[in-house]
This record gives sequence, C-alpha cells and structure tokens, in this order.
Amino acid sequence: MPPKAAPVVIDLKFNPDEVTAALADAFPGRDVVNRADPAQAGRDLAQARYAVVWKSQPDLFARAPNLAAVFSGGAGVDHVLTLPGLPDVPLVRFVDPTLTTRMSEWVVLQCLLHLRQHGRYAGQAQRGAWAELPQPEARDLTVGVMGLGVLGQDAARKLQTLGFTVTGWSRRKKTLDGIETYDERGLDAFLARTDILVGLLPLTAETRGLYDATLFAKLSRKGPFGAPVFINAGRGGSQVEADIIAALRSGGLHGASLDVFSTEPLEADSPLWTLPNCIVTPHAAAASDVKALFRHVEAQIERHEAGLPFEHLVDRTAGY
Ligand code: NDP
Ligand code: OXD
Repeated sequence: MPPKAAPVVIDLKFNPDEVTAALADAFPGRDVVNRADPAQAGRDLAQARYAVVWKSQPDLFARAPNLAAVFSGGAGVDHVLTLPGLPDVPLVRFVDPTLTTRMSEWVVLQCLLHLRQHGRYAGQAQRGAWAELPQPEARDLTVGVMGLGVLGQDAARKLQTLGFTVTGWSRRKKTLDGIETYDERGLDAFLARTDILVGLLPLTAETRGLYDATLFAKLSRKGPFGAPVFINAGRGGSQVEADIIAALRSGGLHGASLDVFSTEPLEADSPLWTLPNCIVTPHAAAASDVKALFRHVEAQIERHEAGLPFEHLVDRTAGY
C-alpha cells in the first residue's frame, strides 16, 4: 500500500461556496478538512500536516498540533502572524499571476481615475454640466510606489507603460529599468518628487501608521493638481485615517483611493465614504483566486515532499 498522503486543513474566511467548488478538484489523494463546512466542524485535525489559512478560527493550532507548514490564503501575512499558537514551521505566502494582475489593474485604474479627473466629471454629469477640464498627461505626473515587491514592481512597470514617470521605494534598493528607485534612507527624496503615492507595503512594526500628516506634508506640490494623491492597497494599519480625512478637507491631499482600512469593514459613519475625490473599495483590489491558491499550495507541498525548499517563504523577523 502506498503511504497515506499527509492531510490538509483548510481554514479560510472566504466565500464558502467558492472554497467548496475549488476543493472539488484540489489536493487529489489527500484527506482534506474544510473548516468552513459545518458538517466537518467536529473532525479531528491532529494528523493534519498542512494548513491553508485566512483569518482562521482561533483554535486552529491548538487542534492541529502536527503541522509541517502554514500557507497564507493571501499575499499578506499580518493576519497569520498574530494568530494564537502559530507554530514555528515554515510560513508560505500566496504569490500568483492572478493576484498580481488584479492588483496592477486596480492601481492603474486608480491612477487613471485621478489623472483624468473622473470624480469631477462624475459630479458634473450628475448636474448635467457640460464642461471640459484640463488634461495633463501621464508623463506630467510622477507616481511613487512604496513597496517594490511582487505587486509593487508589476504595478510600477504597467504604470510606466502608460507613460507615467514612475519611482519606487523599498527597504533594500531595487534595480528596475527606467524606474528611479530609493532604499529606506531615501524616503524624503522619494516623497519630494511624488505626485501620486501608491502604497503597496505589508503591515509590519515599521510600516504601521506610516502614511500620516508628516509624510503627506513631504509629498510634491509641483504636480498638475498642486496637491498630491494618495492611493493605498497595502494595509489599512499603515495609514492614519484621521490625517487622510484632514488632508482631503484642507486640500493637503488632492484625492485618495483606499482599498484597505484600519477597521474593516470601514465604519458606516466614516467621512471617507463621502469626501469628494476619495474613492473607497472594500478590500477588493486583488482577491485571491481560490483555485489558483490551491494549485499554488499543491505545488509547494509537492516541492517540500520532494525535498526541495518552499518558495515565497515569509521572514518572520521582518514580518512579511
Ligand atoms: P512583497 O513581500 O513581495 O513586497 C513587499 C515590499 O515592501 C518589498 O519591496 C519590501 O522591501 C517593502 N517593504 C517592507 N517593509 C518595508 C519597510 N519597512 N520599508 C520599506 N519597504 C518595505 O509583498 P507583495 O508585493 O506581494 O504584497 C504587498 C502587500 O500588499 C501585502 O503584504 C498585503 O498587505 C497587500 N495586499 C493587498 C491586497 C488587497 O486586495 N488590498 C491583495 C494582496 C496583497 P524589500 O523589497 O526591500 O524587502
Ligand atoms: C492579501 C489580501 O494579502 O487580499 O492577499 O489582502
């Protein structure tokens, strides 16, 4: 008899129907426990070797004490690193073209909406006002991407293709064709030339509360709209929402696009919902495609069981 394939536990706070549908063809030959399925709630997890998690139930690691690896259901891992009892095993994050493409689409869309003053045209259309606005070109604006990882680099390249002047900032300096890059010591120089700031940073001790009034004050005021635009799809914990609201009201920021918030869902009474030139999306910039996620986890398990190292490992000390 062949040895039994190591079992997998799925603990994903995703759309349960999508998870069930994706599991129909995933993990062939393996016992899989889907914790979102009420019929499986009482199943023993003691033998589980791999866990796939997104905002999982707090008793997961107490009930599954024999894990060899934990897989994040998304690119970010801040939700995993704070889970009670997280074992000291490899933590693998989700990296996949489906996710990267979705994020770049969102970032490009937001930059274009602000460039082409879509909010003002939408307001004019509601009043039946026919009035053409000035049309700066993409090359007249510098988009500064904070976080030049998998997502930041792809977004930067796609923005560059559209004609934007693109710069980037990351902890360690990157070399990207045609894109001026800065390391963490170059933050002020990077900000001083940024007309549209795009946040694609993970939430860590260093990035918590980073996007605040002090940082906004360092952004360029020389762009075609005078004040800069702030776009964030990294994590809400990196932004100080009171400062964003104050800057949008005072004209310190020309506009904003926010996909992530310090509290999600965003509170119903947050002024961010209704401030002019503030675009809110519900943490939907780049959802994980569940089928692609399971394919990625299967591929990583195969590597591991063949004696190869996992890819996309998280550095727990750095927090991403
Ligand atoms: P990566 O780990 O590939 O990239 C992270 C980047 O941030 C790296 O360039 C890293 O620098 C930089 N960075 C981290 N800490 C610092 C710091 N203290 N100072 C300067 N730079 C720093 O992550 P991804 O690109 O895959 O994802 C980024 C984030 O996007 C995720 O962590 C998640 O929070 C968010 N996300 C949001 C989604 C949404 O739908 N809103 C969907 C998916 C992800 P270095 O290169 O030097 O290591
Ligand atoms: C992620 C997310 O981290 O969707 O993948 O936020």
